[in-house]
Amino acid sequence: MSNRIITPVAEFEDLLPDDYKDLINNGPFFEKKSIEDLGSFKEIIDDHPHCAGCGVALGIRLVAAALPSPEDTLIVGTPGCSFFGLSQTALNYSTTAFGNQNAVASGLKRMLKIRYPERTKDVVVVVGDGGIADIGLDLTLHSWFRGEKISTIMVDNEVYGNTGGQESGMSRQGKVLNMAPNGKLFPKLPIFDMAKISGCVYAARVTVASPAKVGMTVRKAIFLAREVGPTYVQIYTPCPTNLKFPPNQTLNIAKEAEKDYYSYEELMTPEAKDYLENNLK
Ligand SMILES: Cc1ncc(C[n+]2csc(CCOP(=O)(O)OP(=O)(O)O)c2C)c(N)n1
Ligand SMILES: [Mg+2]
Repeated sequence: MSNRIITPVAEFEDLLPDDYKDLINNGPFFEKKSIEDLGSFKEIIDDHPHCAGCGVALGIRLVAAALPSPEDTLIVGTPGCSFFGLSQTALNYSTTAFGNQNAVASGLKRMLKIRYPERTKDVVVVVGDGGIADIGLDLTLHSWFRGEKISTIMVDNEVYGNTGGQESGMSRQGKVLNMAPNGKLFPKLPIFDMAKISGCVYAARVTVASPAKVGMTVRKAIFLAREVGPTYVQIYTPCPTNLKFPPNQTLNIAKEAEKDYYSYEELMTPEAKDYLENNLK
């Protein structure tokens, strides 16, 4: 995992697919490109296999564009809608058994530290709300308790999208879903608040309606996880298919949520604040 691996051998350059050549020449790997430059470079995620208007697809596209060192990043996922897009990107990607992502990511981060002591390797978990708030909750919390230097990013579509619409811990109270016909009985779980009391040095809550904020929070989370401790970003990525709104309304739904229950919030420890002030110009 160094630039050498994605740099084609000169003799074979002509034989490579145009898409690959384009990624090497115009992608985000060698020159620093970020979310502000979207549209001006070849992206890691070009197409996606998700439903029209999918908030998760937009969420993972923004995360990919915000990675500070894509060539030295390992994304860890788990079953869910995000998995479809992420596994097709030009990134190092590892999937896990559902819910195990933070345990696997902890091990991978430790292994990479031993294997590449001189290089910074970012391990970033990108997983749905069900993967984090339900089946993976225990493993997520314990990775935070242990102070594992990984970033956890939740793409929160407030439902088990991938399996047809069961309620998740992050679904809203009263919400009727395909497989929750009576409406959800309990409110959204406060994972964002739990992150701050469970060892995360940084936690942010954003929506896909604010791309610059997504980019900024993801970058901060990844920088802080290198040196300071575990970090968490929760991104609202509304699902037209299961939340039953027209696919061209995704950004409006996210915008409305921002004004209501999904307001932008960023929390960090004094150590994290110091680190950012001294290292992130
Ligand atoms: C151990 C295990 N239990 C259940 C499943 C079935 N399963 C696959 S994805 C999923 C829900 C995913 O929901 P979420 O994490 O919110 O992601 P989304 O699809 O909404 O993006 C479930 C229950 C599984 N693959 N493995
Ligand atoms: Mg979900």
